[in-house]
Amino acid sequence: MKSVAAVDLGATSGRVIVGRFDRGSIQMETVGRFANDPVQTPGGMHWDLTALTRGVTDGLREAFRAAGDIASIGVDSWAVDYALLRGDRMLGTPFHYRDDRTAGGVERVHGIAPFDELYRRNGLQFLPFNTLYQLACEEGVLDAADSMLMIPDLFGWLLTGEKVAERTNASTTGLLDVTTQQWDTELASRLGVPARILPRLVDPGDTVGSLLPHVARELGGSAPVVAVGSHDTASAVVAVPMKADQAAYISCGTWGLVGVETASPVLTDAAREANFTNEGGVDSRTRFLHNVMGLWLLSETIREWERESGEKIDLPALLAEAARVEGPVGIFDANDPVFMPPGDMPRRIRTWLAEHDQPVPATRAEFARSIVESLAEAFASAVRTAGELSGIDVRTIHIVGGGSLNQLLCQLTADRSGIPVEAGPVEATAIGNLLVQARSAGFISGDLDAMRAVVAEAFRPTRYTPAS
Ligand code: LFR
Repeated sequence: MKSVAAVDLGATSGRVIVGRFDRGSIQMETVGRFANDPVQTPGGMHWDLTALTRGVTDGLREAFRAAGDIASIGVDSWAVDYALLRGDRMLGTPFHYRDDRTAGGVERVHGIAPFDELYRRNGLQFLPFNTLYQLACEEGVLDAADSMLMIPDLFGWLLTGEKVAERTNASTTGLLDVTTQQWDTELASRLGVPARILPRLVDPGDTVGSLLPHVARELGGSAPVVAVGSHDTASAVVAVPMKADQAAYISCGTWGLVGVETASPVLTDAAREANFTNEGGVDSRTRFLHNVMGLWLLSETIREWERESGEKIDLPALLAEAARVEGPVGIFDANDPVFMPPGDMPRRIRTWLAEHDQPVPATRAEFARSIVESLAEAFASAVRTAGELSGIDVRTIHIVGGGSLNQLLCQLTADRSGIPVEAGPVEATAIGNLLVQARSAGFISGDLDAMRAVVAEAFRPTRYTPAS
């Protein structure tokens, strides 16, 4: 058996998964799972890097124990966040993208480079936490820094000592030229970001380096770190078993990333006005998509209920009850930025609905139904826009990630879009990570279609037909 290990860090948890490849088929074993709980400090909201590092190390040690021989290790995570370093010293702990300090950064950046110019240069939808806005809040620290590492690259450095910037994730900084796929050093210098902090760019499949001797000792084995689609969404899109010229995807976890895959960026005025992004994909494709708030709306609501009541809420039971709710529920705009920060989500949803003359849910089941209906509506609308703006005739919607297990969400997305939904695989991100490594190691071969054929063979999707 030929094995590779994927480290997949999500906004609420991380996992380490071993993928075994045998004659073009894949088998997966989860060898490590750990929580990712952000920490609030007087200076802002940060990732708990120490806990994450421990989770990654323990998981990889287990991977070596379980697999014996591992051909490579690949790391993916959420996008936009970074660490600043001076030499081998980290200057502070990485901020969480939901930290609310960036409003000032947005104003400063747009004062120098207006949004329509930025869109022409970097192709990114406006999200207040894009790296360039965060960097505009790093006065003083930037002067001391000599490198910036995105979160997956930070783990690559911890493991190998090498500092690189993987391209799919670099595309979410706002400092990568969407046309040339090189750092836009002119824009960076106008924004006061020294070009020296932008590391050498690498592509998915490139070798980052070998494990540092003390790391190899601690893990009980050695293997090179290989760059993957290190932006988790880039890895997830690799594992969408789709025909890219006639499908849309929704990578649904904390966020719902809704879009299509294109051969080149779509930089039209209409795309900018619809706030669609052009992020870098594996094999130089474009991920033309829109960020919808995602399951965050539900998890943050449940977190608040659990905090209030002190009782644990059973999600499957809640969703089953929500599915039985009869009669219309209030629909809110799941794209509204008021839902972005952590905090009392039920209150914000109630206020939104009341202010828009929509029925306010009376029970938890009605609340859950209102959230899922609103998400499905936002998904259907983003799929429609993605098709219109890209010229792709969307005949199937693929839902991958945790949301693919939410039957109510999948069915309502089919109903509200009028397009069949194919749900799964749930671990698309880890699978995409493993596949890119396996190709680099020579365990499988071919292009994205070939990798997607491996996924289609190994994981049977669940089909949801729109109610007529
Ligand atoms: C999903 C994701 C999205 C990105 C958001 C913040 O996990 O990576 O693609 O917009 O998190 O980084």
